[in-house]
Amino acid sequence: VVDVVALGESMVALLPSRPGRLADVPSFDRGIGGAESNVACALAAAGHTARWVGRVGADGFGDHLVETVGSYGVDVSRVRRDPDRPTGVYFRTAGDRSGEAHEVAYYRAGSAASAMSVDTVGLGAVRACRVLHLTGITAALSADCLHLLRELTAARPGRPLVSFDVNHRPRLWTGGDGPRILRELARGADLVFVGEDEAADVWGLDGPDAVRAAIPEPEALVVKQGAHGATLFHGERVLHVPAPRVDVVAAVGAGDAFAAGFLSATLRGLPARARLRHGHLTAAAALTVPGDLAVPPSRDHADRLAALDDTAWG
Ligand code: KDG
Repeated sequence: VVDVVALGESMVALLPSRPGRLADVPSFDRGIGGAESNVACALAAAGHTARWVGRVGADGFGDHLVETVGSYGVDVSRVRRDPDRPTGVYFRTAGDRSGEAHEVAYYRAGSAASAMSVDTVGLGAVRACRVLHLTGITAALSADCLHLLRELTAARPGRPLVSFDVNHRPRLWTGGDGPRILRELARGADLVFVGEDEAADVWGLDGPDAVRAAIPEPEALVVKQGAHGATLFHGERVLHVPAPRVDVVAAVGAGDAFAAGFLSATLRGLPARARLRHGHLTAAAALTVPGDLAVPPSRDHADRLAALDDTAWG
């Protein structure tokens, strides 16, 4: 039994070699993306046993993903290779420090990962963990992927703790089902992460209390409030912890890093305030580098930063 399984689509990410509109950028550098594998990599780097379960093409990009995620110490032995479908790819611009949104172009329709299903993913390897991390991205990939998520979030004896990051990607949802499905999946999880802005966009909910009222079932719900911090609803308790101030280089991957830091502290049995602080610290590491994945602070280092008194935490 590993500490964490993260299931989802990873893609080769092509990042422009210089700033500007996608239309103007002549060349790109190859990196990797994938919300769930980002979480697995950060958790492995923090000293946990982590497995990524996904599906990639039997192509060079698939090799690259498996090798790169594996190089973080993540178990990639359960990643399936699909001879008939390609590995997903996406291009994005970097955005800028003023918070300008980045442009994203996905080439993932019909990808190997979109063929993940109850039959093509080994459910035993997915469930043999303490924490199973899922995101709403997978729900948008195909009907089979949605069915798989429903199966994994269904109540059943011995179910691992199910962590669900809403990760609303408007571009992936055709038709108007996204809000309803994402809320349904969130309500079936044990631990939910959602951004305050994201909850406003997808559900029209205003503020953490409204989000909790709409998603009352999970034992823990974290509403991330960007530079303002995050609010944790845990059973009957509510706790807000401010975020450290950082100079943002790129916001991509920060949500995944937050989830990883929070999950790491949860796996270690740390108290609520420390869980939120570890989320913020791991996010801060990701916010201050251009790619999706930053090397998180070591466990000892993060413990020392998390233990700073309240004045250091804004
Ligand atoms: O959270 C970062 C992800 O958005 C990025 O790595 C790509 O998984 C991705 C997606 O589907 O948008």
